[in-house]
Formats: sequence, C-alpha cells, structure tokens
Amino acid sequence: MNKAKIFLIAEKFRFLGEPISVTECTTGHINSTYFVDCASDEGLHRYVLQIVNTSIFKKPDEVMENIVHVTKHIENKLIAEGGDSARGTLHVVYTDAGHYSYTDDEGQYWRAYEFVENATCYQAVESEEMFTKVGKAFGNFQKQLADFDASMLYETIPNFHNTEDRLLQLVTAIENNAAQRRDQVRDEIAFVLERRDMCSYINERIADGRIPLRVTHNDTKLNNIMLDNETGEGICVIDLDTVMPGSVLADFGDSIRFGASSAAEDETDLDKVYVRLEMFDAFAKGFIDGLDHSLTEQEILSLPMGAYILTLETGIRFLTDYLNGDTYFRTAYAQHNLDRARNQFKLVADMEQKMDQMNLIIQKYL
Ligand code: GN1
Ligand code: MG
Repeated sequence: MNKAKIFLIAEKFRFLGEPISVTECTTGHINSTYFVDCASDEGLHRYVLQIVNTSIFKKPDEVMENIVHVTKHIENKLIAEGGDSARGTLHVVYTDAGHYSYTDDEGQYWRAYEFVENATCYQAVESEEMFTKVGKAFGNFQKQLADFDASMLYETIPNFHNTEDRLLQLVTAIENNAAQRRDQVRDEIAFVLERRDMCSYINERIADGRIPLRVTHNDTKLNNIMLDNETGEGICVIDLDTVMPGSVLADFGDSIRFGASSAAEDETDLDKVYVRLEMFDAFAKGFIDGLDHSLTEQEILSLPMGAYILTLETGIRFLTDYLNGDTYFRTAYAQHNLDRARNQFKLVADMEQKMDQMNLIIQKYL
C-alpha cells in the first residue's frame, strides 16, 4: 500500500476534512479497497476508496452508472418508507470535478463511497440468528429492486453466472494448460466432468420460463453486507459491481456456499468442510421473508439446487483460474486457487448427500 499516493487520490474526491490515516481491506478477491479517515473541525469523516480492477471490469464507467442508478433507487425507496437512507445504501462520493471516478496517471480507476458507520462486515457466520438477518437483507435488496427498470443496467461481466459458459472456460483452460498445472488437477477435472450435465440447470429454467429473471446482486458473500453494530440487522448491501439481471438461485446459492459452510472458503483440512443444515435453514428463512414471499413456487423449490450449482460453479471458476495461472482471483500463495476449488468441491459432494434434507427444509417455506 502506497499511503502517500492514496492521500493524493483522496484529495481528488469531495471528502470532508483532510486525510489523516488509511488502512487496507484485504478480504476482497478482485478490487483494491482502502479505508480513509479524514479530520476536520467538525470531527472524523470516513470513506472507502477503491481501485476498480479494470482487467475484470473492462467498462468501469458502466459499472459506476449501474451503481449510481441502483443506489439512487434504493435511497428513494428508503426515504419514501421512512427508512435509514443514510446507512441503508451505499453513497457514491464524487470527485471535485463532479465525476463518479478518477483515473490517475497510471490509468488506475478510483472511486469512493461514504463509510457505513456503526456497522461491521463479517468473514464468518457466528450464529443462526445472524445468518437469518443476512438472508433477510439480501432478500430485501432484491425486493427493493423488484420495480427497477432492468433495461437500464449494463451487463458488467457478460455470462457472469452462466454455469455452462463457466464449464466451457474450464475446458478451454484444460486445453491451453497455460500454467502447466493440468497434471496436478486430474482428479478435480474428473470431478467436474462427472457433473457437467448439471451446469445447464439454471439456464434451462430461465430459458423455458420456470425461473424468472430478476435484478439480482450476484455476489452475495457474507462479507458483502454490513450488519448494524447495535441490532445486528443487515443494514447495507455493498459490492454492487455485479448487480445485473439474474436468477434468485444465484443470490441464494452464493450466500449458502460461503456462509452455510462450516469452514472458510480456503480451508485445506477438508474434514472440516461441510454444509451446516441449520445455517441453510436460517438463511432460507430470512431470505424468503426479506423477499416478502414474492418468490414463485418453482423458485422456492429450486433453492437447494441453486446452492449446489453455485458451489459447483465457484469451484469451476477457482479451478479454471488455477489452470490459467491465477490471472483472475487475488491469491496469497501458489496453490491458493486449487485449495479453494477443492474446498468448494468438498461442499458440492456434501450437498449431494444432503440434498433430500435441504429439500425438506425448503418445503417448510412454500
Ligand atoms: C469475488 O470480490 P469478491 O471477493 O466480493 C468474485 C465472486 C466470487 C468470490 C469468491 C466480480 O468476490 O464472484 O464468488 O470472489 N467477484 C467477481 O470468493 O468475480
Ligand atoms: Mg466483496
């Protein structure tokens, strides 16, 4: 982290006061995130400053247009309902020049948000009660966007949750063998290929209308939500880069594969990695409630498969990146993506054993 540089960039934005300290947030896999504290006579003002990864988000202005529109829509909703419009959505901070981003002389694309005060972002679910609240907030986020005009949204990463396309990318990576790692991952490749027919599950249902397209978040990891420090409620959904039309199965599934897992996403002792059914239930309860019971019967019944497919898909993405030589996800060591892939595949295998139980749990919410 280059503190002097970050202070210089902070000066470009309409931050109140003068920057006095900066800390780096190291948990995201894609963008670079910094918390900048500024001081003025009125007190402390906190901001989030980010470098958008433009090798992944190739049209960052389109990402920002989406975010400006979506956050405005939610803010208006909160104002109309008498909700907490200051903390209930992200607020983009503009540059002195009145723009939503600043591109520096090295071509890095910076943006800023107000820091959500009195709230915490967690890396692991600590109780069923907490995960119900997370589910409720992610469900509510989709509800807030139910009347948002989806034609206003750019597709920031094409085919983002197109599992069949993710499989094709894996097949290409296997053929290219760019990092010369193919021989190490024969078992993992076989694991995926045995399940290749499953990859069309969501696409087929969207194509024939069984599952409707909605405006979805598409990256509903536990650490993409801020929980209020006093009440524990999910106060603000963050990381809006991939808000796009999608299926409810992806949002549900992505939360489950991360939060209902008994271990971290990169835990290497696979005996410790399994789906916690009580957490699956806790999240489902909150999520369906947050959506105000607006899901169709087909959607509800498909939620367990959504969890399964998203876990398989994420494993495929980690394995693909490992074969490509770690060009997408940030890694901390050479085998990191492989460890993540193995971890996801262990969850997939566990979900296969527990599918009947997950289905039983979901039937309660019909
Ligand atoms: C990335 O940026 P972050 O850490 O919130 C990724 C998600 C993956 C996740 C896996 C834009 O999310 O799709 O599920 O890592 N985001 C993007 O942990 O690819
Ligand atoms: Mg994130």
